Amino acid sequence: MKELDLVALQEAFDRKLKNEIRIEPKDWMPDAYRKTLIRQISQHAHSEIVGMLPEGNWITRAPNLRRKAVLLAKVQDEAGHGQYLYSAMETLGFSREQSIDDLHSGKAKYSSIFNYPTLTWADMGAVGWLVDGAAIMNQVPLCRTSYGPYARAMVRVCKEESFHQRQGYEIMCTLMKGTEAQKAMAQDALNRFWWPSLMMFGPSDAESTHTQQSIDWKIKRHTNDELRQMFVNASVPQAELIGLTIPDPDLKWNEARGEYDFGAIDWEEFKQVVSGNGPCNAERIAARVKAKENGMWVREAAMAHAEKKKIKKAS
Ligand code: FAQ
Repeated sequence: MKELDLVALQEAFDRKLKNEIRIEPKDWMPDAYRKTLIRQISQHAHSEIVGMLPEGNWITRAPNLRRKAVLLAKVQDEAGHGQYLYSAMETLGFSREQSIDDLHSGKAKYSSIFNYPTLTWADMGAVGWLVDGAAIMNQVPLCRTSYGPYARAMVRVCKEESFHQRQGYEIMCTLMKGTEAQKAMAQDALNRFWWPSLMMFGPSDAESTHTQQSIDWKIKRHTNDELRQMFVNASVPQAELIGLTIPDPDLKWNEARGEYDFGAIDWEEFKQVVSGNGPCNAERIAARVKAKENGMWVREAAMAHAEKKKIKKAS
């Protein structure tokens, strides 16, 4: 391509961003913008799919039929989110198969939060309340992200995440109205999930490699630290309302800032989990690889059926 054409294309792209016009799959876009989106959307899709495992672990052990039906619906929603996101990623010219292979080989990341075990029923409350709560805080602004297919996928995802957050909080509310043992179980789940939930927002702004460029491209609308602070501000009153204690001795309301100050995050733990050494990393990837192998016959049968139909149509 001539240099002059490239300059014009870049100018048209910049103009769209400036005027809040979405970038669509057939539009010209800088290669680095495309690569950033493929990285973020595929990581997001993998997170939804791997994220089914910690809760899937409790479907057969839900305490009653209503809880089981709700949890089952929630986990199925996460599968749907993964599908929309893989489809959005494919519009950027990257194949779903390659992306899944990258997850299985350890080349692609997924959210750190899903490498923690779900030990008790209260963890279903903590995951819905905090993990989906953090996901909403991060994803509502993504409904305004600059890439059209990603932004549109986020609209439905956020509506569903909203229901997920409420069902989790409702589990916590119910436990906190229960016996001393149930209250202790809810508090223990909060103790284990609080700090990993704060880590979901990614490294601090000072350490984040991609934030500034992603904000310039209007992929991200807020920094990691801004979203983390918004999450803390929203979650603390919810905990207090039902008698839960946030496991952070440094947490206090800062009158001057009009926000909560909170303690230091253990970034060494985050690094370990992201680099594959979390409590459940090996188990999670092994489960996904096994699912691919177990589903192979279905994909082969579907391909054979499509081939047969094509031959029949041609004859
Ligand atoms: N875990 O420079 P930044 C859900 C990586 S969905 C693992 O700040 P960026 C629903 C990052 O990739 C949850 N890795 O990066 C659900 C980068 O590595 P790279 C997922 C992390 O992209 C609920 C490096 O660190 N949500 O929960 C994490 O600008 C319940 C430097 O970081 C999304 O994916 C992490 N937590 O900002 C499902 C939302 N944080 O690629 C089931 C979309 C950072 O250079 C049950 N994604 N890294 O090797 C985003 O908004 C962004 O990608 C961030 C990271 C904010 C996650």
